[in-house]
Amino acid sequence: MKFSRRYLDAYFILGSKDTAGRDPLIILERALQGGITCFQFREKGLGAKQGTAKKELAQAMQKRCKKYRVPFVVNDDVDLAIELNADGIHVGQEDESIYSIRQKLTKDTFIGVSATSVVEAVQALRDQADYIGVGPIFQTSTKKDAKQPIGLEGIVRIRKAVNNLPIVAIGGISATNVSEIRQAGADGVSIISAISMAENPFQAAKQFRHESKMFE
Ligand code: 3NM
Repeated sequence: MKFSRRYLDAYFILGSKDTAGRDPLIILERALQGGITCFQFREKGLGAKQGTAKKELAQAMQKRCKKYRVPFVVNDDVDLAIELNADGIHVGQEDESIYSIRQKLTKDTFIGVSATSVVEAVQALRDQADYIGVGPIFQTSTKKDAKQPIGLEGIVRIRKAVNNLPIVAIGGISATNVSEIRQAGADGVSIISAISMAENPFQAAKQFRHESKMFE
């Protein structure tokens, strides 16, 4: 799937460890019904699925995303992204280089890269990433090794340094922050717990989508 900036409006990320014991497939289905615009499968943390179990969960999630015509992105696992012919791959700073990943993927598979500083963001721009995930914006307990929050000022600084490169903000984001984050220069928000831990993931996703509509 060719990348579109609009995918970043309400970008939901989930793995089986992010649901406080609820069925991740049901959470994803509700989020899709609520109007998320992109989905990333991020199977990490203590007790995360591996091997066949991981692949099967990914396939089940991809199937649901297809039903709603929402892009399906794999976090980190390049081999899995290739095997499933995912729409996109998202990698961190420690992962394989964008250049090397590009060689392995079909032309339309998009690549996102995490960046926490201007230096990393500019490097991703040079490497021709399709978008960057910038964060953490606020404190988050979802990612155990998250860096110091860069705040809204961090988005402003990075936006200035990367011209028009699509930016999705991440880390500690709730629907009430969307407006200020977009005003700081991000094209959208990515969220785990504000949807995955919500009492009503459908309503939570809908709220994110609603907030993003102000910026269409
Ligand atoms: N990456 P929540 S912060 C997966 O800073 C992830 O790169 C981050 O979860 C980064 O929406 C983060 O629950 C966790 O705060 C986001």
